[in-house]
Formats: sequence, C-alpha cells, structure tokens
Amino acid sequence: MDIINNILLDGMKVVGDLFGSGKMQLPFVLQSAEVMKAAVKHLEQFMEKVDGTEKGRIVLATVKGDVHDIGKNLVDIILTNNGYKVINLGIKVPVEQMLSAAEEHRADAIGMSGLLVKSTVVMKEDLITLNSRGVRLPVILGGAALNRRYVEEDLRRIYRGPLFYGEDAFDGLRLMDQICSGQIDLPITVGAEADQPVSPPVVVERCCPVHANGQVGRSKLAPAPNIPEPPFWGDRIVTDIPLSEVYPFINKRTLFSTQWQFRRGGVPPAEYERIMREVAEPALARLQEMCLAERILQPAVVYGFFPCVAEGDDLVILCDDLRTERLRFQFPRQQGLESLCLSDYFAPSESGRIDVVAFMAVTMGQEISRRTHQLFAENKYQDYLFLHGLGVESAEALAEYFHRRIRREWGIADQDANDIQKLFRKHYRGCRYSFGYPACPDLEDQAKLFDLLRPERIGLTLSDTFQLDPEQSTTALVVHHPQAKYFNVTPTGSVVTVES
Ligand code: B1M
Repeated sequence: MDIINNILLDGMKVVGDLFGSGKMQLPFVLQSAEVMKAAVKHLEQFMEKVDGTEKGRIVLATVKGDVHDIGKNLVDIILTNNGYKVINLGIKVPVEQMLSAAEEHRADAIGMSGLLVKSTVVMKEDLITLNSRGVRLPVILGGAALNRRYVEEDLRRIYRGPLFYGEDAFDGLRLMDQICSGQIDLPITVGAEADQPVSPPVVVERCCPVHANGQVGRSKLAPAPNIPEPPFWGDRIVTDIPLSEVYPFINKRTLFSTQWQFRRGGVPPAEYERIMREVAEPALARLQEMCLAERILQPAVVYGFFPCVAEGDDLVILCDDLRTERLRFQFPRQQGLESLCLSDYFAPSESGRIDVVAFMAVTMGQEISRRTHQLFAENKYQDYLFLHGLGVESAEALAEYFHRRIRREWGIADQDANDIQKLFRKHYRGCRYSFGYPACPDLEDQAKLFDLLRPERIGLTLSDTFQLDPEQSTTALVVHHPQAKYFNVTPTGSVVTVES
C-alpha cells in the first residue's frame, strides 16, 4: 500500500499536473496509466486486503439510449489509476441500475456521461428520479453536449444533492478528490428550486411561429439552376467498399488532435512534429493495416434518391406517384441574418417542379466496438484510444467518401476539388447535413430517415433517444443546390462549421 500510495499515485499526480499544464499529451498519460495498472496488479498478490483500500468509489455510466463509450471510459481509466474504484456499468444504462449499483457498492458518487443533447434531457430526468427516491448522493455529469452553465445553474436547481460538471477526465478526478475528502464547496442554491422547470442547453426553438407571423419569411435564395436527374429512385445498399478507398478520406488533423488528443498546448513545435512523425503516423499506419488484415472496420452504406418539394419550412417527400405525401421534415428557419431554412434549397410546390433529395446512412460496423472494448478490458489504454479514434474518423471518412460517390452518380461532381483536403472544406457542389447539427437540430428526424432508408438492413438500429447503434455510424441528408452551405438556426444566427 505504501508503494501504491506514496510512489505510484505520486507519479500519477505528476502526470496529471503535466497534462493539466499542456506539457503532456493524453496518449502518454494513458501509457502511464497502463504502467500504473500493471504495477498495482503485480503488487496485489502481496496485499492482505485489496477491496476497501481505494480512495473512494464511483458508479459510472452512459445514460439510457446513449451508445457513446469513450468519454466515460477515459474517466474510468484516470480515476482507476489514481486510486479510485470505478463501477463502470457501460452504455444505455437506466438510472435504476445506477442506483442499485451505488447502493450495492456503497458508492461515494454517481458519474453520468452522454454524447448528444438528448442525453442531457435524460440526465435531467434521472436527477428527478433520484430526488423522488430521496437520494442525495453527489452526481457528476459529463459529455460533449453539456456545458458548465447548464449543469451548475439549471440542473443544480433541480437536484437536491451535490451536483457537478466534469469537463474532462482530470476534472472528474479533481471532483472525486474533493467529494471523498469532504471538501465539497457548494453554492446554497442547490436543490432550492427543485420543482422549477429548466430547459436543456442547446434547445433550438422552432421558428415556424415567427414565419407564420410574417416577421421572417423565406430567404432570398434563388432556385437551383437545374434539378439533376438521380441515377435511380429509391434506396440501395452498398457493402463492397474497399477500406483502401476510404482511408484517404480520413481527416488526419482531426484524428490526431481531436480523437487522439495530441494537442500542441505547451509542447514546443519541433517536439510536436517529432511526436507526429515518430508516434502518431506509425500508430496510424499500424492500426490501418491491422483493421484491413483483421476486418475490424466493415464499411456499409444505404443511400437513396427521393422526389420532394418544399412547402414553406417543410420538405415533403413524395410517393412514387409524385403527388401523394410520403413523409414530411419540418425544419426550423434561421432568425435574422439570411433567414435560411433547409427547405429553401428545394423547389417549392407552387413552382410545379419536382425536386430530388438524397439520404445516406453509413456505418463501420459492430466489430470495431467489440475490438475497442477488448483493448479497454485488457488495460491497453493507449491502443484503445487510438483504435476508437480511428473508428470514429473512419465513419466520418466513409460519409465524406460516399458523399462524393453520390455527387458523381448524380452528375454534380463537376465542381469537386481534386485534393481530398479541399473536400473537407466543402469544395464541391451541394452540402451534406446530419440531423442533430445546427441547420437541422431535431434528432427525431433520424426516425424519418430510417423510414426512408431502412438501415436495419446494414445492421443499424435507432435507440429510444434516436442514437445510432453501432456507435461508429452517421447519417445525412444530401442537397444538390450549388449555394447550399452550413448554417445555424439558433437565435444568434452565427454560422458554425460542422466539427466532426
Ligand atoms: Co457527433 N455529435 N454525431 N460524431 N460528434 C457531436 C456530439 C455534436 C456536438 C457535434 C456538433 O453539433 N458540432 C453533435 C451533437 C448535437 C446534438 O446532440 N444535437 C453530434 C451529432 C449530432 C452526431 C450525430 C447525431 C450526427 C448524425 O449522424 N446525424 C451522430 C450520432 C452518432 C450515434 O448516434 N452513434 C454523430 C456521429 C459522430 C461520429 C460517429 C462521426 C463521431 C463519433 C461519436 C462517438 O464517439 N460516439 C462523432 C464525433 C467525434 C463528435 C464530436 C466531434 C466529438 C465527440 C467525442 O468523441 N469527443 C462532437 C463535437 C464536439 O464535442 N466537439 C460531436 C471526445 C470524447 C473523449 O469526449 O465524450 O465529451 P467526451 O468525454 C470527455 C468529457 O466530456 C468528460 O471527460 C471525457 C474525457 O475527457 N466526461 C466526463 C464525459 N463523461 C464524463 C463523466 C464524468 C466526468 C467527466 O463523471 C465523473
């Protein structure tokens, strides 16, 4: 215990401080954690008692309906290797399960994680459930769609126990240190307004009422110069996609900096370049080779072309008779700025013309999830991060690659840049929008896309909060209008570029 507490944990603290000051990159932190794990495992045989020697216990889970794994698992790695016992319940976990695990293991806190805005709503419901059961256990919330203000101002008004926002894994560690040493410094507002309703952080108001009031109308966008004939009507499945054709579409910059988290931070530029050359690039080459040889990435796509017309803010998909409505997307309109709405990119019904919209759903399959879990379970943390990140960026690459194929089949690839790097910056005709992104924030629209494409046929399912399972998957609506671009419908109206 002395070696663990006074030598190894001290070492991990140095690693944590270096990470915090930007002098150490996450992949090397994970290597240190691997060493810590191996050392503790070796020492356990000499210890009289293993259980109960930890600094504290946390039940950690990704909330109901959410398949996102990596965020929570990084937190697990950092906490476990800094002296905490983590009861990691996995993904899609109902709050009842978290609660019984917390009781069983006498946990000091519950950590909830999630990827999408929908999950922040689930978190809110989970906190209300905890209240109703009289639970006052400290709760830490984390995930991409959360922000500090929402957790610390809005949700704290709901939950009657201590509630915290975990910005990253080391923030989670800092919070656990505070919770377990009794140093929680809480504002007095906690739970005080428990019954007041709060709104989720990124709720985008439907702008239709504004439209109906006549304050904001259709944008001044001119119709597309032509409506390109689709290569076929309806949907098709494609599974014979060589990985070697998808790999060049991997955005290495995003992979290295966002997924693998090689941040320039406090690292001198020459050292950063050396790390890229000697660590990142060779790891990428090794893993790409492994994925090819062992069929870890299994690209599959379902896509299709559908007749449609715009009706105000709505995009109406038509049946084969080109008259009957098949289904309808109701898109929000931008307030102010250009008053853009996705439906503006399509021929309005009053024009008498029938337009075309394409949809696609792509996945890298189930095997990548299985293999990443295996690496995590074997405590191979660095490779876990690397392989997971490669899977994520490969899903994005598959979407980019297939979008080009759609443009080519549709006969609108004449404006395509030859350089793939430029395709990442949208040097082509039209645009690809994913539901949940700022121009079409309604995740419920995924269900309509599923209705049209039936992606179950390539192994894709939709969770009860509209997430795609398997994790490394993405969907999109494809527009041919030459002026189509990314835009944001939120009241600020600022244009945001899709990050992933
Ligand atoms: Co997408 N995605 N994505 N995506 N994606 C987001 C989340 C989004 C914010 C992008 C955006 O709008 N700019 C947006 C969500 C908005 C919304 O909810 N409406 C979004 C969307 C919409 C989608 C899709 C729905 C798009 C579509 O296909 N229609 C789709 C859904 C996928 C699905 O259902 N399976 C989708 C797909 C994808 C990819 C597959 C391409 C890819 C992988 C997703 C995955 O890994 N499962 C992806 C990515 C990479 C992102 C971004 C760019 C990065 C997410 C990530 O992996 N972060 C993201 C935008 C962004 O954040 N910049 C975005 C790294 C990860 C390690 O961090 O999980 O946050 P994170 O965990 C951190 C902290 O949050 C904290 O510590 C962790 C480690 O430091 N933390 C805790 C987390 N849990 C904690 C618990 C604690 C403490 C700390 O308790 C103790």
